[in-house]
Formats: sequence, structure tokens, C-alpha cells
Amino acid sequence: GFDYPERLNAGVELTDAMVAKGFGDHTALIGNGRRRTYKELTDWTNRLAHVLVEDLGVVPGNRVLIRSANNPAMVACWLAATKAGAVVVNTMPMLRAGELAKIVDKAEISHALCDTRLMEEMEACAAESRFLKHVIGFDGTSNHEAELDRMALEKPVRFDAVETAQDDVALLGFTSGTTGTPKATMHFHRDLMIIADGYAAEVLGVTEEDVFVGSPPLAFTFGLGGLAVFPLRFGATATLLETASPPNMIEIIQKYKATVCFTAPTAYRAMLAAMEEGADLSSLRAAVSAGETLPAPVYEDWMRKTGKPLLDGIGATEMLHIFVSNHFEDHTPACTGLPVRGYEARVIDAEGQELPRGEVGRLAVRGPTGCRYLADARQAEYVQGGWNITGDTFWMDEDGRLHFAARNDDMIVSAGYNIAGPEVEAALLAHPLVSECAVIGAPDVARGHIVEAHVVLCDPAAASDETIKALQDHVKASIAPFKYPRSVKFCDSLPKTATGKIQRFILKQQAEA
Ligand code: 3SK
Repeated sequence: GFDYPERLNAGVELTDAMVAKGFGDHTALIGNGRRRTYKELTDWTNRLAHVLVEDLGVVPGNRVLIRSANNPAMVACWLAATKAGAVVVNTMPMLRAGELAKIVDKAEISHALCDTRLMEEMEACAAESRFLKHVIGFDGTSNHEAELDRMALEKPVRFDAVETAQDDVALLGFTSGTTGTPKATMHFHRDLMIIADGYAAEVLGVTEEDVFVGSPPLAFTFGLGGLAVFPLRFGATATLLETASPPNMIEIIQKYKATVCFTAPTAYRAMLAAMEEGADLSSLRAAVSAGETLPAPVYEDWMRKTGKPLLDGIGATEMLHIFVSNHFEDHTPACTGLPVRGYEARVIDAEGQELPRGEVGRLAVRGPTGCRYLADARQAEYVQGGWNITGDTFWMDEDGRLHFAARNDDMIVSAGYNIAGPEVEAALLAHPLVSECAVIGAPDVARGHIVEAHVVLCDPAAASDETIKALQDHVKASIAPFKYPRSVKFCDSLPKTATGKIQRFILKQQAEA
């Protein structure tokens, strides 16, 4: 098991405790052209924590939203709020006011720390909110030019962090689920330590020598673990990219000799192509692929070109991070591997009974970071008899290795982003030209899947390229732009059951044919 003191604050463990362990002069974060040592990060977060408590009135248990792209200031704000005993909700920069409002309402957010470049939608959300009382801007470029930064500069570098219990909630991980109605999963201070001391230590073997790079947003627990918790827990260095395109990641890998990479198969495919053109990725010792299925050819090509495995893993916001993974000493193509230390996995049927090896069923997992939804009846569906029932279907081979079969029906995974089809449908239905629609994931070589909308127009004569563009622009303006349908198909009617339910699987079968 994992053993932690009764009083544990994850923010302190990742900063002050690292300085006390002798990492003070070691580089903790690199981003926006600047390096920060562990000592600088510790001082920075302590000053910010003073502002949160003394000037903004944050008390333990307050829910604090952070809105930013991946940058050192976002990490500093997250750590500062954690030290102040707040429960943090990290959010993606592209969310619109309406999407933020759902999160603010669900989590009863009282304070928001927002990169000043992203203020507009945050303020629009706050103006309508009965919970959100304090919105303050920080300088995401780390030039300390925003209000929060200016206030922090006046504060001392020592802060008596809140002595949280190891099982106090530190983080709310939001997931849109398949319906687009957000669910928040509560994670404890100790959970943040467990994912590092389990997966990162034992599967990746992280040390202070490591330099991390990757693309997942810090707002997604995959990114928060891979690009903040794991490096900071071991005195390693995290590089943070606001725009983590494959060329940007390659540049960072070459410049800082990055050793550990977290991204999705789509990006690894692009990196493999860049290697043909001379990109040097030889510094990487660990490449983690998750968020979508890793195709065997990508794994094999990576193995051939680097001599090292691409470590496929599956995680879930509900479980905080990766719970089944390939290992350096045990990896197989088209296989997700074995449970990580502390976790158990089984494949079950619709009644929850364990299936014989080789049979496809739902993946159930249990372990120390299991799901606790915040005030959500869906808890009883997700956790049954102590097992977390994931949305994915797998089969287990004779040796206990797990093999992916299919993803939950309505969730579209496109270039590593999880997109809830119903949310895109709701956005399309708000357009006056749309009578009915169904959104599915259509296979795509570059992105794994793309969002494809099948649309019945109120006036069929309006079907045109201009209408497609108008619908795409409308979705981009209503919800986070990455969710827009890259493919729009007009039809006279949608396939439906006798009771009128749209049969999306028929559209999916057509797209896959
Ligand atoms: O596989 C995922 O979607 C995931 C979610 C949260 C944390 C980590 C991972 C890999």
C-alpha cells in the first residue's frame, strides 16, 4: 500500500518539501522562455497563497477555479491554492462562458484565477453567477504584470500552509461524460502522491534527471499528473507549452533534451514523420501514449526508430491517472498492458460478473484513487461493489494483460481530446437552420477520429458549403472550438428506433465502412 502522514498537503509536498530535500537550485519549470528553480517556485506559490488567504478571503474547502493554457503561472496558482487548503478546479483555456458556468454551478466555485488573456469569457460567466464572487487575473506570460502578480510581489516568501488531512479533497477533475452534463470527480491530497509514487515511480522510473514534455492540458488530470505532479514529486523538470503542437514539442525535446513525453498517438505519428526529416528525439527515454487507442503500426514504428517502447496506458479522470499500462520490461503491440501497482482490473459482463479470459466486456478497476463523484447520482452506476466500471470495453488474455476493444459509444476521442457527442449536438440544435442532428466520431488517419455531424435541415434547400461553414462557426462560438464538427453531412432523416431513439451506431457503421 501507500503510506502517508495523516496531515498532508500536496502543494507543500511538491514545493517546500522538495527544497527541504535539497532540490532548491534544481530547475522545476520551464515555460514562456523562463526557468524557475524549486526555490523560486516555492517562494512564488507562497506569495500567491498569502494573497488568496489575506486579500481574497480563501478559506479551506473553498472551490477555486483556474483558467489558463499550460504555463508555469498556472502551475503556481494551482499549487498556491492547494497550499491554502482550497479545492482546485483546473479548466481549459478554450472553454466558453456557458461551459464555465456549468462548472461553476456544479462545484459552487467562489474564486477564479484567470490568465488575463482569457478574461472575457470568465467575466461573462461571473456576471451571471450566484456563486462566483472573486475573479482575479494573473499574468500567464510570467512577467508579473497582472493584479494577482502585483499583489503577490508585496507578500513574504514564507507561508504556513493549511495542514490538510491526507484525505481532504484537493482537486475536482471535471469530465463531461457522454451526455455533456459535467461530472466532477473528487481527489484527495494523497491521491496526487499515489499517482506519482505508483505509476510515475514504478512504471516510468522518474528521477531528478528527467525533463518532461507533453501536450495534454493541465486541466485534464492526464496532463496535471504527467506535466506537473510527476516531475515535481521527484525533483525533475517540467517544460510547459501553451501550444503543444508536434513541432513545438520536438523543438523542446531537442532544446532541453527532454527525457519523458506524454501525448496521444496522433502526435507520436507526426513525430515519427518528423524523424524522417531529421528530428532528433534520441533524448527521450520514456514516451507515454494515452487518451486514445495506440495503433500497433505506430507502436512498431516507434520501437523500430527509437529502440524503445511507446508505453500505452489507460486512465480516467475518475481514477485520476493511468491504472493499466505497458511496462518497459513487458510491452506488447495492440495491448494496454497490466494493472499499475495498487490497482486490480477485471473484465465483466452486463450483470457485473467476471468474464472468462478472452471474452470482451466492460473494464472494471479498483484501487486507491477510485471514483468519488461530487453530488452525482451517476456514482452508483460508476462504482459497483467497490469496482469502478469504466466506459471502455476490453478483453483480458491468459497472462492478465488487457486488450482494448471499444470506447464508450457517445464519446469521441479526436487527437487526444475527449468530446461528448451530445454536447456538440446541443450546440448544433441551437442553430435556426437545424431541425435534427446526430454527432458521431468518424475514423480519420491523422486524428484517430473526427467529429462528424449528420444534420437534417429545416429547409433542405439550404444545404450548401456556406451552411456547413455557418454551422461550424456557430459551434466554435458556442462551445470550445476544438469540439466543432470537421465533417458535416446533410440528410433527409436520421436512423431511429421504433421508440424514436436516434441510432448513432448505424451512422458509425456507415462511417467505418
Ligand atoms: O486515458 C485517459 O483518458 C486518461 C484520463 C485521465 C488521466 C489519464 C488518462 C490516460
